[in-house]
Amino acid sequence: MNYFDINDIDNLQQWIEEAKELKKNPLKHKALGEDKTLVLLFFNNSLRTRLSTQKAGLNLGMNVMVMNFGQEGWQLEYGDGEVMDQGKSEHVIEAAQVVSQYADVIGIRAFAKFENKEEDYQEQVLTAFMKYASAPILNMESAIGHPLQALTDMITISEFNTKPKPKVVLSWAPHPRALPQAVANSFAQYANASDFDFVITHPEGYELAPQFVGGAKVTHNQDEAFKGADFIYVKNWSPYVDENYGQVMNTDENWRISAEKMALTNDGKFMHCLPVRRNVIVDDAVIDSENSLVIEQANNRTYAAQIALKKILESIEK
Ligand code: AN0
Ligand code: CP
Repeated sequence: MNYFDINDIDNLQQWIEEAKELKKNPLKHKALGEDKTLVLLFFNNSLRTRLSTQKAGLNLGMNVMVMNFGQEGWQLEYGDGEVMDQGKSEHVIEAAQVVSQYADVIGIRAFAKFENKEEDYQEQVLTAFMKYASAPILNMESAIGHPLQALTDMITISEFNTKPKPKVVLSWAPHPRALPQAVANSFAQYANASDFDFVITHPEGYELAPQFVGGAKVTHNQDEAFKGADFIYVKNWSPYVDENYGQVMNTDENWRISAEKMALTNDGKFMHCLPVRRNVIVDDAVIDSENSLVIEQANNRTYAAQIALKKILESIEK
């Protein structure tokens, strides 16, 4: 199996519970990954994903190799039948097969390029690797999804939730640079699959793709969304709509998360995947408050990666 997106999870609640068990005893399954190699390819920067996924592999007894493919690998071609007389040195057809010879599991991080919306939403890079690699693929944030982050966030909410049906709000916040929709997309998808009163709030023009919004309530009124919320999950994303795809259209400071806004919630917890720009996305007073879960979220990245890798390793054994 791959861990590409939510469809690779047979039972989300069970994965969450198993991840919480792994957190209590991270080295319990150290024999499972013995003599297996995890290769992590990074086309983009990372702190958490890079270290927590390595840690997860090590906890499972795997050997881990990491490559900054974006800076140190050959520029890859993805098109069929291309005459490769321009800048690209190697085709993904060979690259994926070659890496598979060194790896039992391949993790890939490849963000949206914002050059072509269709290529991004077809998941050009991950799809090509899944097609040509013979080893299973672990998605470490692709063009349109971040399933390890979303799984982490569901684990974290489950740890701090005290209600049968908590109110969970995904809020847009301003950012000076265009960021992908991946984190917001996956969070929405996993939240829709959970027993939440789930609300998405963002300025006009920032609608996410309908397949990720699903049945969530959507409002352009952030204050209204925050009322009575138990969890506030904050993320900037750039527009999905064709005419403004991947551009910065709005930097309205009124959307920044302040203590006044958090006061509208039901003593709500503040969540963000990190990295976060302080006093742009969120005020110091909020991220430094007792209700901020950001450090525990980063901690849980290890156990989300560990449960995903465990499931993949178990699927190889069969
Ligand atoms: C990335 C993003 O928004 O997708 C990674 C977040 C985990 N963030 C930045 O590039 C700042
Ligand atoms: N949250 C997250 O994926 O962080 P990094 O980009 O640092 O890996």
